[in-house]
Amino acid sequence: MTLTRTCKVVVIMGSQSDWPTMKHAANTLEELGIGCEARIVSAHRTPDRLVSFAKGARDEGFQVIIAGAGGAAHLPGMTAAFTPLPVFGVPVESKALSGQDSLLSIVQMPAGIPVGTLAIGKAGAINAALLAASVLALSDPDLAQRLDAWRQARTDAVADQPSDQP
Ligand code: RP5
Repeated sequence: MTLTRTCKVVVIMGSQSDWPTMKHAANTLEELGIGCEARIVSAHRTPDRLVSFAKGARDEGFQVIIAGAGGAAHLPGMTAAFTPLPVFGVPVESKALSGQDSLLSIVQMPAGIPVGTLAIGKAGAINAALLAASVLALSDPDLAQRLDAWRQARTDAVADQPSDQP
């Protein structure tokens, strides 16, 4: 049985230390009026939690998964292996390699198990939320309007000329 839930997007991350990055995804979803839930699911420290979450995500009523991880970032790919839901991967900036390790770990999925990979860090987290919104907006005209308004506000905020004012 599939639950009907108001949170259609779930933001998962490999560690508490990923939250300062992944919070930007949650905040952007909130700005767009999309309910989301955030959970810590570590591919290597809580592998059983990963399997039960990913296998059950669709029946829990989620429609899109945003997964952020750093370093040897297995979480998005392993999650995608267990669920047919769209998975957007956010490479979290790592200390050792500035997130290039995370990016390459997430982006190079073999054909057959897709992970939509975003930019490293905050920009990727925000864009993952916007992509999730675009997916949901296909079947939600009210959300489509809110997304259009969100984008228009960013367009309107661009001045014609640069200013010396901060
Ligand atoms: C990954 O290792 C996490 O996604 C995190 O980005 C990184 C470091 O985790 P912590 O040692 O801070 O828990 O699994």
